[in-house]
Amino acid sequence: MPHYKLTYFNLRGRAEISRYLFAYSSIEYEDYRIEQADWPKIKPTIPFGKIPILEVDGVILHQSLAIGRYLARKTGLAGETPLDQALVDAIVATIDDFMSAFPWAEKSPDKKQKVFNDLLTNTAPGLLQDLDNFLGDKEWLVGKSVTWADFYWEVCSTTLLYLKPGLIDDHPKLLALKNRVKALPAIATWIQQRPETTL
Ligand SMILES: N[C@@H](CCC(=O)N[C@@H](CS)C(=O)NCC(=O)O)C(=O)O
Repeated sequence: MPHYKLTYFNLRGRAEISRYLFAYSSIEYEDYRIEQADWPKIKPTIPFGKIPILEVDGVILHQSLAIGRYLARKTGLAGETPLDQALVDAIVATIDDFMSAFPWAEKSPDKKQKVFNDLLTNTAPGLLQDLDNFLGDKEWLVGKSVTWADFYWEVCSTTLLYLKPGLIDDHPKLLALKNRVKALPAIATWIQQRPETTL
């Protein structure tokens, strides 16, 4: 088994999907969390200057979704057939498009709040309805078993619910899916033992 080192801030953020994949697959890794204050010093030492990164026996992977897809492929969570895999990727990208629209690093609190409110009030309902329609009466988003798309939904919806409690109340099927992921024993254990952070 390669030596895995995942580097990110002490946040769930863009690293949490990989932590779920490691937890579910019982793969050991180093969950290396850097202090925000140390970041300016570390940034220039990292190819492309952004985190998360995953070191795999010293090879540095960047981009959270490339890392997630790599781990999902290794662990059988990428989708069963090529078509399922494409659907899984599409759902992950759809959720990620929305999460990436939030101006997380905006310095002006007023501007930040305005865009956050707009996204949560005006954009989120359409996305949630689309996801709800896509899920329908299925147990998992794609195929007959859990994939990293289900994990990504759980991870991102946790952040969305922190930003706007009640956001998903009108979507019991999406809430049930979230709860199914949280109830997977390895995920439940990880959620219980992970460092508590707001984001
Ligand atoms: N699309 C990239 C985004 C990476 C990114 O923007 N990371 C942020 C933290 S979530 C970062 O490194 N911020 C510090 C900086 O840009 O200096 C991914 O998914 O990994």
